[in-house]
Amino acid sequence: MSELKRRTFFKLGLTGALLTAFKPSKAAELMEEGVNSSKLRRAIQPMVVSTWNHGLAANEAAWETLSAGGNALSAVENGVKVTEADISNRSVGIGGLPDSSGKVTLDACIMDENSKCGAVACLEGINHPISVARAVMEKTPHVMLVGKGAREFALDQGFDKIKTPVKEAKKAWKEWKKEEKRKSPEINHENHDTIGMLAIDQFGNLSGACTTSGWAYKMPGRVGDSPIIGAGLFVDNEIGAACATGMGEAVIRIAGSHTVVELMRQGHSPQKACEMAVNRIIRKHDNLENLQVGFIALNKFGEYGSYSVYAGFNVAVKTADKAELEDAPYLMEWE
Ligand code: SD4
Repeated sequence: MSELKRRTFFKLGLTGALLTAFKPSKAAELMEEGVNSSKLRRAIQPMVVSTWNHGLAANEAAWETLSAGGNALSAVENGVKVTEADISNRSVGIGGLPDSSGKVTLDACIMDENSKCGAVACLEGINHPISVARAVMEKTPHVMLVGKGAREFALDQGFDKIKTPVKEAKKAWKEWKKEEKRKSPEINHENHDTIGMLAIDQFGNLSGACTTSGWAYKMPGRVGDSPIIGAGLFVDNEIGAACATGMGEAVIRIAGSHTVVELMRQGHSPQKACEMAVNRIIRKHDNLENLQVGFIALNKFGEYGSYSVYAGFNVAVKTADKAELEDAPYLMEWE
């Protein structure tokens, strides 16, 4: 048994023992009284949580929407648009790194409190994939459009074209291509920077958004978890919401974000639900090398949690009282 595996089993053993001490979260107790109970409504305060340090700026934009009386759906859309527009961000939107053929293909999805959802995948050269995803949700009978169809729809809807990759991303791709031994896609803690955002508004409604340029130098046509409802993002307004970042293939295998929400439905806190989902991913994979995945979750009551396979993941939190970046608890240190 490799050293990595031995350590993993040891740590899993510990976490497993902790997880057996099941304790219903505060939200679960309150929800027993009904999701519309006045006690629950009074307890709800608007808040936003999102993945990684770019979440701080995105949260500010989301908060502007929430504090102006806007709903959670518009808050998450406006929030992640900040990251999509950031030309220096190599993993989301316009500044994203390309696939192995040099093309930047963008993935995004959005989901609201009525379980309405929209998504785009493999979208090329269009500004703000998250807003295209919202347009798919609001203006078509479908949930997901991909590739050429998604692009045509976006142009039809008046979305702006963008030129990708940006100069620096193209330079990075050319360097990657030059190095013969690095011909496989790159998955490491530096390029798992998808933004996933969850918000609760003054009405106590939840929405979420997730947007990414995906796994750097991926195979052309590859789609990760980020635009897949239930994998990269899931919202159930009765319970809570969750989103994922990291190696999308691993998240898809356990329908990650849906799993987190269902664990919250069973009474687990958002924190515990994220931990259980990460542990499920660990159990389903033999090779954990570079398998970074992180989840964040927010329940109906405004409790949140986060957890990742490896160290380094963080969650940006914004409420009326704070705007902070918190390190997520994790299972393992990088070698
Ligand atoms: C994906 N979850 O495409 C994304 C990866 C990621 O920045 O987080 N990239 O699999």
